[in-house]
Amino acid sequence: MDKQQQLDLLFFMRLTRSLEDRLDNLYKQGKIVGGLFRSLGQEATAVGSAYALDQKQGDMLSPLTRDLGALLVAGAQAREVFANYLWRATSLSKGRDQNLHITDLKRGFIGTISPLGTLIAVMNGVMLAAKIQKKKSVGMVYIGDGGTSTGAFHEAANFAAVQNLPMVIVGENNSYAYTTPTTKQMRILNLADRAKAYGMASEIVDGNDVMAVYGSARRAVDRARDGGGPTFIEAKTFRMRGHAAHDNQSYVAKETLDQWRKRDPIAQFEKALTEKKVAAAPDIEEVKKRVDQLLDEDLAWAESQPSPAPEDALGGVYADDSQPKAVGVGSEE
Ligand SMILES: Cc1ncc(C[n+]2csc(CCOP(=O)(O)OP(=O)(O)O)c2C)c(N)n1
Repeated sequence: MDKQQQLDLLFFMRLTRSLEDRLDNLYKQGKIVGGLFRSLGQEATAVGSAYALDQKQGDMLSPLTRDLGALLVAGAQAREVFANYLWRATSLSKGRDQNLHITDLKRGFIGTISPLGTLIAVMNGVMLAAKIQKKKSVGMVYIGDGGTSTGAFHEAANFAAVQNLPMVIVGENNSYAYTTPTTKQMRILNLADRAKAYGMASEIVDGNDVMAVYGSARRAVDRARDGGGPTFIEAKTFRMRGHAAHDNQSYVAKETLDQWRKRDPIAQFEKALTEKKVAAAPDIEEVKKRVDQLLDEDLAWAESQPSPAPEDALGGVYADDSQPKAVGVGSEE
């Protein structure tokens, strides 16, 4: 990876963190509709994995709650993310859905869907179609440690393996599913062991090391494109906040958080970049300045956008994008 690509990784991790800091402020001001699920401490997993995809080859990405970074790498704009959280009429969901439920098939991303595990089945369908059409695209999809305990996950993982689908499943082992530690929901140490049961290739990687995550994802994407089938990547990381903004994380020991704070993915990467003389302090400052400037502009834009008109509520919910008149709202029926 050249210097520019490594600074790109830093840019996307910083953008993720600062965007979420601002969302945190908006949440506290009561401006966010719905919950705020942060990826604090997990930015390297989302950014490093998605960076291995190639949209020119039709690659698809389906992020989960903690994967804002992946969505940004795939080309989602900060203003689109703000507008969706603020429930604006001009957001990608047109004010009909919240947080990372953002879809744009042209740019290759399918937004989060809530029932855990089912996102993999959705990507299975997309990739089975791509395979039948002899396309060279690869699908990347994410799942948390808790999500790997669902029946939907096991059914979809088995299907991906048996159909040899060109996929990468990124298993984010952040040690907690809501308040449940992984030790209380599985008798194995590694999520990757679950993939082995289906005959799927797997790797375990330090999820806080963005270069290591990228390396692992690069191998998996290449394998998938070359017809080698799906890979499960277990990224070991830690959720540095509660499940969502309302959860004060009182069930996690302070010492555990202190230990993981020392392994912060952004601080670690900045240190590595300067120690290896890939970048100097002014390069890193420049990245921070670009992020702050972009977020100032994008937040101002999103806040200036209108809310959806109540009479449009029935339109654009299903495939038909027209805006039918609501019965009883300004109509004579
Ligand atoms: C099938 C299903 N069961 C329960 C929920 C409610 N729920 C949403 S997130 C969550 C915890 C997910 O934990 P994990 O998969 O480890 O991901 P993390 O939040 O740690 O990133 C639960 C139980 C759901 N969305 N879908």
